[in-house]
Amino acid sequence: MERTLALLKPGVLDRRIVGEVLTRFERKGFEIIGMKLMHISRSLAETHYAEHQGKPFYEPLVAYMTSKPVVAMVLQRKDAVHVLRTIVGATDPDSAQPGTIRGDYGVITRENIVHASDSPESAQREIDLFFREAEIFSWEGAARA
Ligand code: 3AN
Repeated sequence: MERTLALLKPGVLDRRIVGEVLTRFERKGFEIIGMKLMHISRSLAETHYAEHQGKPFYEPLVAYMTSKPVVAMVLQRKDAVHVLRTIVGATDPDSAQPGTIRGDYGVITRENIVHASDSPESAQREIDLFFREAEIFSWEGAARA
């Protein structure tokens, strides 16, 4: 089993589609083992997006991600990182395939609905940034059909 981090961006709360996005995760067999509403601080956003510092979209991205609460989640599944990236879809919603979350709900690249870790190493680093171990509740799901 592998863990990954998902963040439902502030626009998901604005648009009242939290439930719809969560349903996609559950239908694909992810176990939700951590979940909370949190307002990301400027310093957490800067650490999380450090690799993008200096890019033209960095400042607006940090401003957006710290503008309102996000839903932060730790998801568990076999090949969690790869499978979540697949169902989330491409970064640019205009290029994301229909059937993916960004393809179906995304309008603006910066506000592309979901953050999903891009490698097992990033997932571990990001889970540690957003969650304490006591906030993660590992359980084994029975039915994954
Ligand atoms: P992904 O989230 O698909 O892994 P990254 O890591 O390249 O994409 O970018 C991180 C975040 O930065 C994206 N989720 C998106 O919100 C924002 N972003 C990326 N590229 C652009 C862009 N060209 N214009 C505006 N925002 C962008």
